[in-house]
Amino acid sequence: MANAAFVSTDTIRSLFTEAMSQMYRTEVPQYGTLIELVADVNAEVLAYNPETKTQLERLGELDRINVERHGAIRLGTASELHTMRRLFAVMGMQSVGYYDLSVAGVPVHSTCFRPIDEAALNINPFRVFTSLLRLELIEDAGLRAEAEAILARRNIFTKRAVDLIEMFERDGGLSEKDAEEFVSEALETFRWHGEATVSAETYKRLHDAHRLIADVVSFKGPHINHLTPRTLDIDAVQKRMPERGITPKAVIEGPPRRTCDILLRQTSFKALEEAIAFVGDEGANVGTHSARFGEIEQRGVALTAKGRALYDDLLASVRGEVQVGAGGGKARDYDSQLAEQFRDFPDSWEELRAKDLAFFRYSATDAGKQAALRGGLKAEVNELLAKGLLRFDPIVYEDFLPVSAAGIFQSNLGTDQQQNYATLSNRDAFEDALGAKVQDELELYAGTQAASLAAALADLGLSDVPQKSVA
Ligand code: OOG
Ligand code: NI
Repeated sequence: MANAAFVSTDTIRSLFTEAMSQMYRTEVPQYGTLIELVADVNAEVLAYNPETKTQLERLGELDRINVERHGAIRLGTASELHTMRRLFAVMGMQSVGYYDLSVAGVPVHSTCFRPIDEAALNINPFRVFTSLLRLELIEDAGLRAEAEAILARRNIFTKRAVDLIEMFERDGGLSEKDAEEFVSEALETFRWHGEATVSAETYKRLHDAHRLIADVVSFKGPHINHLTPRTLDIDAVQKRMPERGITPKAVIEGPPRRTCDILLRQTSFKALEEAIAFVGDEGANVGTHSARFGEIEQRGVALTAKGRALYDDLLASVRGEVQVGAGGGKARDYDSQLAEQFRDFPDSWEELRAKDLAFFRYSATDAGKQAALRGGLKAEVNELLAKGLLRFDPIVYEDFLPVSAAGIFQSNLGTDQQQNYATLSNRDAFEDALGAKVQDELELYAGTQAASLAAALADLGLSDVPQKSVA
């Protein structure tokens, strides 16, 4: 399959990420300001914390920090999702995780398209939170049928993009020239269009059913609605955003600030109220729509199922006690409750590992490799660690969090719009539309951990370690 004339999917993903970032900078100027602020803060963190820098370097993660982004799109039909999966495959991205947001009053279900193997992640971990509208959750049957008919008329992919996807699937790759053309054709799908495909009156009815429905149904394509850089200190960026004219949402989603970062912390800001030309007889049919926003994220260690259950419990107890209002009322109470509750979550790497709460990457140390030459080591993980012959480092969480995602959706749709849908999660329907199974993120992390341990033990001249001695 690997043909020398083909460029790698990693290269195509990097080209695409760069092109998308450039496009978004011109479309949403505040995004450019945010990128500069995040780059400044990241440079400061690395300058003042040499250990952080050394660790990122050792893990091969340093180079990815400043190219790291995630984006989000919202699709309208099963066939759009199906083709989107094929499009992302050209860039080495696969569907990981199923997120049901209907429980939070957002009528979509979603997945993350991202690279899955470690080498690809370290080159460029670009991910796209991709949602599919669930029209079956619209109560009004007439409006539902109308939305379906509107969506059925649009084609969000250029003909050439589809040709190039087919060429990739048939030949197993793309040449450099075809890859460049693919990137510019694929970009068209994510571009903003100021002209709606519906009248102002239809837009209003869709909007009244749910703002998100209007956003998905009224336009020519699934405009990228944000691109999120990764920061090494989200509290510093949040604090400094107003200095650069950006007003962030009241609270940071996810876990509190800790010594050992876990999962994902995120905060967003409203970016734009855009002028829209609606379809109408006369030219003066203009209005506005807010779709696009900015966001930053900080990533920590991936949690095991046990760690995740503890995280979900602690977070639910905080959210049960303090509800942050639309205007940010109670934000301080929320932050202090969050810090208080999360005291129950161990905050040292040793404890996180010993209690099987997080995933780690094992490696043989230099001392270990020396000792291996002399021979006679025992395959006892805890003992090897204690003797400094084996070491472990956190595996980065590469996915999203449904409660946080709902918070991001809500803050950009207007926090007042809380609606509850019957909580019928429908993963099967999602996978049918996708045309593939959604991969289980926990299995991916467990696989990375197990492979790193096997390789580390092999480096120490050991193999066949019993599974129970890992934790
Ligand atoms: C996606 C919101 C979720 C995140 O980072 O959790 C998200 C959307 O608004 O379409 O991007
Ligand atoms: Ni996001």
